[in-house]
Amino acid sequence: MDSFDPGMLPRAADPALVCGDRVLDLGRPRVMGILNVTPDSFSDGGRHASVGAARDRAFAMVDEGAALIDVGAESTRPGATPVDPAEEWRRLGPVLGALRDLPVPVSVDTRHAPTMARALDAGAAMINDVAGFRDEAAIAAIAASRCGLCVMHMRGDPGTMQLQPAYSDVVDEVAGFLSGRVARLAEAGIGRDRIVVDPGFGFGKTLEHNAALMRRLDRLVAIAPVLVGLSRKGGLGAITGRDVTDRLPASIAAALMAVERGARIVRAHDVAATVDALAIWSVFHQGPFP
Ligand code: HH2
Repeated sequence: MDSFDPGMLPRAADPALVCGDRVLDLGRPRVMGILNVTPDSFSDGGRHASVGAARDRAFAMVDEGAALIDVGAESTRPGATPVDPAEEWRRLGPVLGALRDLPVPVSVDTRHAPTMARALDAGAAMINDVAGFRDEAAIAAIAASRCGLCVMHMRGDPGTMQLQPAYSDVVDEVAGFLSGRVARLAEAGIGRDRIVVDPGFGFGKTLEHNAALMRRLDRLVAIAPVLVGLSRKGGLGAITGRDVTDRLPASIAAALMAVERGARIVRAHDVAATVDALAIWSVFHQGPFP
């Protein structure tokens, strides 16, 4: 079989994301590879504890086709113990130093303003804030840079978010929150070309809430390009009965449904498989055809 060059896919007039001095073309869906440098993440905690292991994993994900790498040093799984910014930086700083020559933008998954500022100084090109830049200090930390931003919705905080989450209308509430944050960021002088939004699957949401958000992802796509994170999550385990180590088919199915509904970036642990799935979707959906 002839090999397929994803670079051949159509581009013009499609959305893009400014990430520091790079521009990420979102004309076709992209994969953000997950690199957790934590002892306690729900699916890969402790696996990339040394700087060398973290660097190897990041480069391997780029080889597998990741367009961005998202580095996190605080688990935000339900019930996780919060990590203070000093400890977070102790885990993150050396890893960011070792990723300076990574050929794709490095995103840092943090909700702490001091960590955002230090990460940008250390070469991060994007900040992924699961708290959606609710903290004015977070906005101040990123305003002067040209980094990309992922604005995510989370109800409450990781410690308590899964204790009986309730909404009158989850889609209205999440869309209202995200458009409010995008408006606040615009007011602070941050261009829309730097922003993606994320419904925050599993962050203070029941399975029913997650399903409602997936069905109405078009509401969020109207606000900004959408990033989704469903990889290996508990909701997929609840549906399939599979353990966290055995959720790849479920993760791929969820990723495909999200891109079918307009998502442009998929945050994933299993990069090679997700890139293949999105390549099939892209060609069948939009060409190129001989
Ligand atoms: N999910 C997790 C962490 N960060 N960021 C965004 N934008 N969207 C998500 O859905 C999202 C996220 C949780 O997954 P993971 O990083 O694998 O686990 P942990 O928080 O336990 O480190």
